[in-house]
Amino acid sequence: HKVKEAYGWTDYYDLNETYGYLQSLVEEHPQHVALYVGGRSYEGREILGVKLSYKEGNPKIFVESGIHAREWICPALSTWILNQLLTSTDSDVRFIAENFDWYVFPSTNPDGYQYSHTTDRMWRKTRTPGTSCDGVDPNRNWDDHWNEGGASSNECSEIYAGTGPFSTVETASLADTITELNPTVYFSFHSYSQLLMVPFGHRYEMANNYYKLLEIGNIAAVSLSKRFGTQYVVGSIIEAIYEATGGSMDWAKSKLNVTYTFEWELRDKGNYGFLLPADQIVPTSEETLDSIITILRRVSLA
Ligand code: ING
Ligand code: ZN
Repeated sequence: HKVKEAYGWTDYYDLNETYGYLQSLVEEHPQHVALYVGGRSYEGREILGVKLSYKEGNPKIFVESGIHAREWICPALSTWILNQLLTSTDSDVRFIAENFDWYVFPSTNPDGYQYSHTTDRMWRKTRTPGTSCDGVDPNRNWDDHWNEGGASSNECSEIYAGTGPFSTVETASLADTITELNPTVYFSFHSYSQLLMVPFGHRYEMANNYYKLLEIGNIAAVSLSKRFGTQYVVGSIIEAIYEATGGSMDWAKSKLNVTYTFEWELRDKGNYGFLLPADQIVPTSEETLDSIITILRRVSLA
């Protein structure tokens, strides 16, 4: 049993350690970072994030990460990116750090994430209690084409949509925060499959700026591949992966009309799957940041 060092990116960390790291960022960079409560969970935890800002009036980026509990690479990547935004001297990283206001939520399903550390490593859903099975899929519970396909009414399903749109407090409270912030950019992180996706998941219907998003996504996937050769497939959710309704990004696009909406399915393609070894946290994060820089360079040109 190896002893973990202070928070870093050669190991995975649990919820309290992750939240402790966010707190430490505020202490070290009080002029640029503030804690931001994005919502709450069924078991009463905060959905804790940070606002990172270098100046007033920047366009806002909302980063929704770790909505599925077992996708541990997502919170790790999110804190790695925060550290880069605050400490890197690379001109591209400085550009995206200082010309956008970042609202970053590493673990948007805190009860599930904690449960995946203590009890069931393969837990996906929230911990909202049911009658025969617990948990709602927090990426099927948003108020957009709710439960119309690629989702389930069976409580025991991994893609259980809940009892109605926003029936679980995690998605309802997050949606309120996103609505209030009204971001220009929405990033969602999942694993695994190596896909970069744009709306929609509900049918073969295109977002109003589908071709623009696809064009940006394609050049971002090229940027991502340059560092280590990692190959991503780019497309809408329904084209690239499968039909799914009630997802967060589709809601952000169709209900809030967020202009730039992207969702990553990070490494790998199934060799390790959700159990991606911790020595892949840094390379995964590095290549993903390359794709983020490409996207945000294009956003700032528009
Ligand atoms: N994949 C996503 C899921 O929620 C997805 C795919 C993305 C569906 C966006 C709907 C909207 O099933 C994983 N790995 O969770
Ligand atoms: Zn997921």
